[in-house]
Amino acid sequence: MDATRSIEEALEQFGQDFAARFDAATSEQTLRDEKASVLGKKGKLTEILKLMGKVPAEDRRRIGEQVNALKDAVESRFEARLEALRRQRREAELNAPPFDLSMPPRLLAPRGHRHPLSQTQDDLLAIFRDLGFLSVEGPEVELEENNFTKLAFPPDHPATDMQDTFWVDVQGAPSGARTLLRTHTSAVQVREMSSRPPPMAIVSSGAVYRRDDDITHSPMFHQVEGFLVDRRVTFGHLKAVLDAFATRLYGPGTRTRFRPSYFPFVEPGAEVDVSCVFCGGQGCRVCKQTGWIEILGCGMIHPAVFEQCGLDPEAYSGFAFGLGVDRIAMLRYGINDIRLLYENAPRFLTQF
Ligand code: FA5
Repeated sequence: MDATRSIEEALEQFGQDFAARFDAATSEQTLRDEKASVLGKKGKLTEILKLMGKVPAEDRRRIGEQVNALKDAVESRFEARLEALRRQRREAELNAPPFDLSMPPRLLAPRGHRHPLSQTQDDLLAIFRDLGFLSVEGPEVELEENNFTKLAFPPDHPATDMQDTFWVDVQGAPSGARTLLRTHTSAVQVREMSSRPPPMAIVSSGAVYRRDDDITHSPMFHQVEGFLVDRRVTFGHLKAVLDAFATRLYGPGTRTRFRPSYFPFVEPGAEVDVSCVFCGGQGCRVCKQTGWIEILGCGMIHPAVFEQCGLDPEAYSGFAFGLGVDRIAMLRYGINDIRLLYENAPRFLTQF
């Protein structure tokens, strides 16, 4: 058989084969592989063209045209098959069950949550905001006068002692002023009463510091402070607000008890107990068989404090209260050692 004849037969056979192979490809990748095996450097057509050298000159042009026509046929068959495969894939997607967008994602890392102290603090603040109190913040590094002097602490009061208070040096503090880590949030009373006109109902919370350290006392802990100043405010208003607070915190039926107590910046002053949330007042281990749990200190703002803040004690009266957030959180979650709240051990924190 001469070269022209055998190349023509090969081309004919090739023309029949490649179309079937393209049609059999079921993915874009296999289709592209098939195309490469036809037109590529080591492809079938390249193989056939190696015979060209043996074809007599007068047949070459004709054979060349056949080869070019075949190449065009390969390209257009490839494009058509590619388009068909893409259409099929799109239709399959459209007919498949829809994605469930509401399905929760798989989490790569366990999701965290707010610290039990933050949760408690947020809940306490929310109660007072609902009762109409404006929430403000005060600094943790304070002037002695805001923390003690203007709150009518005498200069030799034991709380001001080095044994009880963390005194700090602050660059840029007014000359002669002493600075400390605030020992209570009552300093916020001084800041607000000195800077805004009554009436005001304000709540504030944050970290405070004392030289304490045992299972119920931590060197850093948290307080919520509330106070209200207006004309003709009475102890009755204070009781009503704290009763409403206790009911919202511990549920209907919770009773409060006011016991006389002393704080230099209030007169009269009181400690407030709530009926034990664990035994309902019957007496249990938590309330040490008394039926009551102490939760805060409060009182009517002392006239001397109004004077220190530039308010007329004859014109205005007001009440204030302060409570320990850590203590409320310990009661709420049954935590018996305050230090657990500050160790940040995951095995502890994940329980809340
Ligand atoms: C005060 O700090 C007053 N400023 C509260 C106040 C405000 C009274 C307004 C009147 C008017 P006291 O020192 O009792 O009061 O502290 C309040 C609460 O903070 C305590 O009942 C207790 O729950 C909590 N507390 C005190 N020291 C610590 C401590 N070291 N660790 C954890 N909680 C503490």
